[in-house]
Amino acid sequence: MKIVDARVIVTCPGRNFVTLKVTTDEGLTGLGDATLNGREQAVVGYLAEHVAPLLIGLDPHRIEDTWQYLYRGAYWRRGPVTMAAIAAVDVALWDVKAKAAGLPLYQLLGGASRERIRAYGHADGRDVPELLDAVRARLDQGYRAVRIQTGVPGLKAVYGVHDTTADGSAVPHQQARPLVEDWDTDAYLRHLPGVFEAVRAEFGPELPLLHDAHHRLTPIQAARLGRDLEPYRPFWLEDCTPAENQEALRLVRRHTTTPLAVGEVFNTVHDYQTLITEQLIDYVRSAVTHFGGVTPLRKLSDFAAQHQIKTAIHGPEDISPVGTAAALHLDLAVHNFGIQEYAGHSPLAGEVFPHAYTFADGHLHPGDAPGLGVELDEALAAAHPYRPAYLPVNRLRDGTVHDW
Ligand code: CS2
Ligand code: MG
Repeated sequence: MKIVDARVIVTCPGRNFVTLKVTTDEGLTGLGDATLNGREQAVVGYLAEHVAPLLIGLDPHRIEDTWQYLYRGAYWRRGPVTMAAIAAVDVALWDVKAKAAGLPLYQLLGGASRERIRAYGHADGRDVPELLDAVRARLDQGYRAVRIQTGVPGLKAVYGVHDTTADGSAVPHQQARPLVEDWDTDAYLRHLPGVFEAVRAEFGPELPLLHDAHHRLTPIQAARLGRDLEPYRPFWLEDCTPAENQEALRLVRRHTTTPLAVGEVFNTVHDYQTLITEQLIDYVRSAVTHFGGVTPLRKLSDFAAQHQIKTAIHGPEDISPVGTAAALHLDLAVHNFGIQEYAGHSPLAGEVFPHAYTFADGHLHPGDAPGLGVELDEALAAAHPYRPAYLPVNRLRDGTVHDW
């Protein structure tokens, strides 16, 4: 079998998605997600100019070799743009291989290790009453684990919630320049334990509650927060401090037993080396789309499993249905599955990307369609062209740019 076509398709069914479509001489097609939120066009250029032409004539069954060819052969390694592009190729080739075998992808990854995949949803609120309503809404949808994020008194932005401001005005997702959000770590550290106390008082001690600090704390501040949240037994504290400085997590780990989740911005196993070998984290968060594909993420999962660390693949709305499906096939197969983030997508995105995966009763399943179980309606995709959109930029009260 040979690859005869490789095209990059950009569409914006409510938000931008970048998809690679590979076609073989036997008429099989494969899809891969290459969406890098706010930097989509950089990946489009990398894929269309430097990768897609190299795929023509290759054997799509040679997934590992193609991955190594694109990773090592490029000379310039790692980084979110490169690894998103390689991920799209990797996933598209797994899609083709599984379709050729007439099997859902998870069957090529060792088969099912569980019947269904536990999900967590997002509950956001400008204040505690709004947050409690949002948690209730997720529970009504069937979720059995919830990430909780709120505004912070005195700050305009509802941090971590890209489309809401403290006064309730909707933030246009598409804008020509990043919006500027405000931040005050001390106010946040004073505020958050009370938020957990209120949610626990309302929903009891058992509901798994997750929280994302979005890299905003120093190590000692992260240690402080981890310890202050212990009475409320969080399921995890995510991205508590910028973890490029992997050693910083040693300090956090010394002070708190709150489980730590890290890695959605990581794109190779090297980003995790110390964190995993020194048991500094409890969950690895990389997405298939940002970690170079199914091939390396399976390897990372196995490395993490040696240290009793579980997977928790990143699954916000900016991972496309293609990337979501790839995650679910891995979630079903790996032994050390932890939990799957699932923010869901717009109904229009579901029309652009018809898919076999399902969400019900707080759990997901990839379905048993051959391949990934996702297709792309190219005509509908073309009807919703790319629109510039950025993640907000975060500044302290004195104007200093701060971690996101
Ligand atoms: C967040 C993301 O879901 C999460 O854990 O960190 O929403 C993140 O802010 C976006 O995916 C960035 O594109
Ligand atoms: Mg996160």
